[in-house]
Amino acid sequence: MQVEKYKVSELNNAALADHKRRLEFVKADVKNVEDVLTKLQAFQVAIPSWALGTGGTRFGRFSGGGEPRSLEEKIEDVGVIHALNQSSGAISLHIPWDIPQNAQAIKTLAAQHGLVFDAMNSNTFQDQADAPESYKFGSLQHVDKAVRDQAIAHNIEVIKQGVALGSKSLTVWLADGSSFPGQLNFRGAFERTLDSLKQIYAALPDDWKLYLEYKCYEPNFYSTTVADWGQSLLYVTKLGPKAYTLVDLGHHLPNANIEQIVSLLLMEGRLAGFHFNDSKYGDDDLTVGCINPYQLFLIFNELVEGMDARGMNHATDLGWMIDASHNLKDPIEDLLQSVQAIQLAYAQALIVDKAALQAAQAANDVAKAQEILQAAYRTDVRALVSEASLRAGGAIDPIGAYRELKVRENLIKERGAKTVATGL
Ligand code: LRH
Ligand code: MN
Repeated sequence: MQVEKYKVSELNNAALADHKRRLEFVKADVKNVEDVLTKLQAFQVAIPSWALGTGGTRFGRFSGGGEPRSLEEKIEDVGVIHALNQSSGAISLHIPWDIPQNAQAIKTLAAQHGLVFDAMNSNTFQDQADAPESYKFGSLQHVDKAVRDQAIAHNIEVIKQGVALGSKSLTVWLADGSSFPGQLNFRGAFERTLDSLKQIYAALPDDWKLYLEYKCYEPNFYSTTVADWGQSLLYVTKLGPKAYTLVDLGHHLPNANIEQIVSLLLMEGRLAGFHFNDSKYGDDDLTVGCINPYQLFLIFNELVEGMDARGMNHATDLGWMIDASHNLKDPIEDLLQSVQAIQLAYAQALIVDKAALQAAQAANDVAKAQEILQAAYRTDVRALVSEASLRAGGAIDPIGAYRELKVRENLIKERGAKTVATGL
């Protein structure tokens, strides 16, 4: 299904007067409006190819219908998202869930939807039917060299597929670890994993990056071999300058101060970027900003401060990706909400009065510092995000437009109600 530009314009015309009123209202409070709008327009969030269908849990899966049956249809669905918000101009593939049969054709199709390929994701957490070795007891950490070699070869193959698509980075997330005390020698697991990662790192093209994603638990429930930011930073520091630590918001122990982790990884020049989602308990992979939007704002506040301190380009110098799974919501609607939540947090961080905050911090004026931060967080910047979308040819209200245009109904007509997408 293609979203016609004229239909988006029609919807925008109907919403324009109300939008202009809201925009004028927020402009009164925001000194750097044009800078914020320029940065919002440049800011693109990559959509995960594995989150365009209905996920499930071990207790059940409830399909929503019209799910993409192929990589081509997944690219179409990301094209719909990007046509509506003009802020999702990239797709992140997971191999082997989305192996491109003809890379050039896939690249051309993506370009027709205004999409490029962000980080490639390898998968050594599931056994493939025809694979000689099993990852039951891990992959890059495995005590058997044959298993490690199979996992290394897979990652190198994923890099090759990414090069053909124009991607510039590989994300490695390892389920490796142990579920019982005594099962694993931690030092041995670290050394074998590091040696394996070195062989993958050596296969990276010069202009590529390796993103090492950490996670505190699941599917192993006693130890994880890349469990937290400290362990990931240890690996990437030992690997070399093309290796970075990727922060998935759902991969932390309860009450972890993620914004502080982000600040320090950025300070070290080792922050890869993000898998954005939200969670209340574990790796729940919920809609971004649906549980803890203030934490998301605080993370972007550290990002803007830290990136400006290093003279980084906000739009291109870090990996901005969503990693979510949808059990109850329409996947496309959920992703539209997630991108919007990220844009709102970014816009709020851009309007923080940084000079006043630094002065308050220098004066240990704790209450004043909080007032400055929350003044930005409590500013309704939705009209700025809408204006950025409008100026880029998108919808003032992408989620409203998605419903008005009956996209899901059309997809169900086109694809059927029982189709199942590959992925989580
Ligand atoms: C692991 C993870 C990782 C992906 C997978 C789909 O929990 O966050 O990023 O490979 O989800
Ligand atoms: Mn992730």
